Order: sequence, then structure tokens, then C-alpha cells
Amino acid sequence: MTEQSVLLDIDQGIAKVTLNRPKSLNSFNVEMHEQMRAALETIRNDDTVRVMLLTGNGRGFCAGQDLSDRNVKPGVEAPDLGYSIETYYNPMLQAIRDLPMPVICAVNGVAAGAGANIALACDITLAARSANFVQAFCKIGLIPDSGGTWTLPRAVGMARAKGLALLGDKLSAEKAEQWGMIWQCVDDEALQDEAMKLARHFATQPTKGLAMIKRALHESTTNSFEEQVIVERDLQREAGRTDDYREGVAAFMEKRTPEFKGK
Ligand code: T3D
Repeated sequence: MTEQSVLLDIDQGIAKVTLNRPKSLNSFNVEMHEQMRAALETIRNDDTVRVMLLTGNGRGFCAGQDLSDRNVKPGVEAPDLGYSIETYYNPMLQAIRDLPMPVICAVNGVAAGAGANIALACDITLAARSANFVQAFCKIGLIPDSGGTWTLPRAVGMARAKGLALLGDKLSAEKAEQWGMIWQCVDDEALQDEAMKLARHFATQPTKGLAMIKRALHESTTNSFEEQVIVERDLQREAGRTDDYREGVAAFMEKRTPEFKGK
């Protein structure tokens, strides 16, 4: 039996997604894209899921596009990379961004090309100390995709974004943390435990409220202050109607730990 390229394990409100093509550093081919799409759809439609955790098998997190899938022999018509981006990468990035729950990424090793930008698109990104991030695109004549040209300058500023994208050098996980590109760099052996600890925490939190926080922060990147306070008003109205808001306030008043149900 052939091994699945994407493993999905749903347990106690946590959906763990593991990229599983370790021989090619979990680079994406069409089969893996299709399995990733299916995993994201399952998570989106399963109302028991309250957090997603993304990681990779083996020594890499993800090396982006599987380059062995691209026929670049002379005389052969150029592949339509725009088709690949619009059919596979953009919907995947949008689905991760739109998931109404926190998405944790545990970067277990090198994250290159689209792999780096998938990691940066998640909500809370942890990385093993030995991991690194590579905007490898410039080395093969491409431009950063998977939202990288949007995410990077916002995360690290234009000067650093240009340096990373134009040089394609490896950036260590420690430096990525110092530059504010990821949430935290942790010792290699602690990575999966730390990521799971966070996932367990989020699985007990007010999921709808967290989804609205995500949405408000995303919308803030294109809004004026005046527009953003309107977004806050509308989402706060919605948040105030959730069961978890009632529970949060009741638990505070009764001096007990709240029992959030994600409703
Ligand atoms: O095409 C479209 O649809 C457009 C969309 C593009 C999105 C993109 O992501 S474009 C960018 C594609 N990715 C890259 O350019 C990264 C290529 N890989 C590397 O630069 C290096 O492998 C790494 C910096 C990631 C890691 O280096 P290192 O020295 O730790 O490992 P390695 O020896 O280079 O790789 C290990 C194996 O994985 C090796 O196979 P082998 O020799 O053991 O059989 C290598 O060929 C394979 N591998 C690594 N990356 C890819 C890959 N195989 C296919 N595609 C890859 N992207």
C-alpha cells in the first residue's frame, strides 16, 4: 500500500496534519496537494475540531514545490505555474487563513520555497532550533508565492523581506524569532511536545472568539483605523452572542475555571 502524503489525525478537538513525503523534504506534488485540500475541508467541516496543528515528517518541514514534477527540458513547452498557483497553492493558503480556529505550525526542519510561506501563514509558528527558513524561489528564477510577498514585509519589514527574497539565504529559527517572523524557537527535542501543549490549550478555549480575533487582525492589514473600529464593533457584537462569552463572564464572577465548549 502506498503511504499517504498527508496524514490527518483528529482527536479531542485537535486536528494534527503531518506532511509525509520525507524523502523529498515533504515537497508538494499534485497528489499531496489533493490530500491537503481534503484534510483542510475535513477540518473545516468537523465542528468538533477547535485547533489545527501542522508539521512535517522526517528532517524537513516542507521544501515547497516538488521540482522533479516540472519538465523543464529544452523544447518542451513551459509549465503554466500560474495554473499551479491558482489551482493548488492559493486555495491552500486561503483555506489555512480562513479556518475559524487557531492554526499552529511546528516547523521541524528546513522550510523552503512555498514551505517557508505556508509556515508563516499559520497563526502561531514554532520552529525547532535546527530548522531554517529559505525563500528559495530566487535561486530558480521564481518569485516568492504562497502569500510570501504579502506576509514577509508585514512580518519583518521591507528591508529584511527584500534581503530574504532576493538572496535566498537560510535564516535560522533563532533569527526568525528575533525578527518577529515566528512566535517561538524551541529546542529540537521539545518541539512536538510544546506544539501539542499549545494545541491542547487552544482546544479548551472559546474557539469562536479566537476565530474572530484572527479575522479582525487579518482585516486590520488593509483597513484604516476608522474602518477597523467598525469591524471590531461588528465582531464584538457577534462574540457577545456566543455561549462561551456567557460562560467566560459567569466563570469569572463565580471565581471558577471556565468550561468553554467552542459554541
Ligand atoms: O511549480 C509551481 O507550481 C510553482 C510554485 C512554486 C512554489 C515553490 O515552492 S518554488 C520553490 C521550490 N523549492 C525549492 O527551490 C527548494 C529546493 N530545495 C533546496 O533548496 C534544498 O533541498 C533545501 C534548502 C530545502 C534543503 O537542503 P539540504 O542540503 O538540507 O537537502 P538536499 O540534499 O538539497 O535535499 C534532500 C533531498 O530532498 C534531495 O533528494 P536526494 O538527493 O536525497 O534524492 C533533494 O533533491 C530533495 N528535495 C529537496 N527539495 C526538493 C527536493 N526534491 C524535489 N523538490 C524539492 N523542492
